[in-house]
Amino acid sequence: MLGTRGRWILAMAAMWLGSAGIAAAAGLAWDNAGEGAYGDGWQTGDAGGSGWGGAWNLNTSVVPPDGNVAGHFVGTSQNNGNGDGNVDVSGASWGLYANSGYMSYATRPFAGTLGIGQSVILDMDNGYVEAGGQFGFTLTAYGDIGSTERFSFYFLGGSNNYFTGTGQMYWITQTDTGVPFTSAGLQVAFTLTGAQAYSVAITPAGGSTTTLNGSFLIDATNFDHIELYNFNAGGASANDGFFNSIQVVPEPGTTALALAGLAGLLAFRRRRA
Ligand SMILES: [Ca+2]
Ligand SMILES: [Ca+2]
Repeated sequence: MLGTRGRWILAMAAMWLGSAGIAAAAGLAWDNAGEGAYGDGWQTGDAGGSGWGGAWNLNTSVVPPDGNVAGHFVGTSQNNGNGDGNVDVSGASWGLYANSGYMSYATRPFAGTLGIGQSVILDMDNGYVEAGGQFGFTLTAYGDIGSTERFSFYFLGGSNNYFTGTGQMYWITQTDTGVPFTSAGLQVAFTLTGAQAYSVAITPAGGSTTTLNGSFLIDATNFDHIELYNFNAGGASANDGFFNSIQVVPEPGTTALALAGLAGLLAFRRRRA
């Protein structure tokens, strides 16, 4: 049995870990299109990988659903755009298509909210995007989308470069990343660096990394899911867009810091014992 002091130390350690954002934060999570769940296609309820708060939920903006204008599939990301590269795992990526003014999207909840110091890392492989269309992903909170912060990364049809979008649903600040269009795939790593601050590292296949820092207007520590979307990129297979290899990870060193803090408390206990 632990003595009073031992229980106090464990309680303090739990509080310290909690205050460091470890206990409340989204856990280590991963998924990719090579998982068995996607062998028969990508559907609502698929839950490959591990560490998530739930399964994928796939939707389109067309009512009733019409597979001619918007939908989801699993396939290679090699043949979209210029046919010059892919982000496949075992030949497969998650595909989204949308045309005629419609949108397809896919959401998956984190196990908790994204903590300060945590990153969401994924591979994206957009094809061509028609003028006014948009292909990318958003991190935000469920609930009132008009009053919660969000971070989006996307290719905007008719532009040359990728953009980030922050702010609220009806008040988005767009920032040109300076990273030009590619259909060979790129890795995007978003890190929440503070309650109202982030960094995003963008690495095109075979290219160098561009890192941008930005701020949020309001607290963004409530991000609890990711949404992948294709808004009207266009009907040709060259316009299909793909994602793959999503991870939610603690920033390197965060766990070590927490363990160092716990070790310090235990050392304190030994000295007092
Ligand atoms: Ca499936
Ligand atoms: Ca490609």
